[in-house]
Amino acid sequence: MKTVLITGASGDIGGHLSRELAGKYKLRLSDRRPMKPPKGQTFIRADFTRMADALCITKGVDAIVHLGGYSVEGPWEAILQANIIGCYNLFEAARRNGVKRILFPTSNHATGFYRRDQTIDHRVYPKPDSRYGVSKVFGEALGSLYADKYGMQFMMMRIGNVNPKPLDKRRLSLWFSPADLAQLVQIGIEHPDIRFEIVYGISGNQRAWYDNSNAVRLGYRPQDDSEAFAKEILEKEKPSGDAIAEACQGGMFCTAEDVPNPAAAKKPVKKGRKK
Ligand code: 15L
Repeated sequence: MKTVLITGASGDIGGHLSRELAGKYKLRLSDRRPMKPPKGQTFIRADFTRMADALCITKGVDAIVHLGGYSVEGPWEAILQANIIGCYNLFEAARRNGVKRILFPTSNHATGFYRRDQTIDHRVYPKPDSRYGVSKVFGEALGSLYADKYGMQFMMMRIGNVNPKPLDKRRLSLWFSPADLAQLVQIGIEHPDIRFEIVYGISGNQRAWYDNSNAVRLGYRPQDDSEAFAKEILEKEKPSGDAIAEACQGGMFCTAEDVPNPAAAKKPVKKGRKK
């Protein structure tokens, strides 16, 4: 059985993923916050802004799902530490430890300034909507370098929004159910021919702004579609009054300086924590 490291495991996506992948892989969970791992999984506390920690957690794994980092728009210093320095340390530590395969959850915010009336695929140039989006483009670029220069293997998943149900009108286009997330991640871990791939991490939403044919080429067959929730969501939706946010795929990331994490609405976040 393959050993898979999941960083940022105490976050919302980490929780969904470790539940979905339990029993399929030997899971090594990691986060800078302490957490009690589910039965049969191990946990190592690590802060990958420190190279020594990154080297320790990446030793002896077959693949890495690097969920750790700052997950919304916010202060540059926090993004710099977690998403630029942290991402570099993680990829570099993997290289030094001989770990070839990395799955990187980049984001819809790497391309958030594309308009909602456009359909984009994996070949478009980035149009980040925030400093956070820029940090995801950095991760994509670093992965490309490490694939070409060192022969490492990357699946870049431009994730929409992972949730048991879509949250609002924008997320009807972006929704990524936990089961579809697990399917795409397993393709990323198992597919024999991955070198450097960009795919969109979304379910099979009829309202998607993405042509996800690269994921389909790799075998992805999403089972969920946000349309089942559309009526209920559209009835509740009120216009935000922000014309740019409503015209662009990235929504409020295109105009706001700080964006609250939607997961925080469910789980109160203690002061001083990063997600
Ligand atoms: C993201 O990239 C964030 O990590 C997540 O918290 C959501 O804000 C999501 O995008 C989104 O666009 O809904």
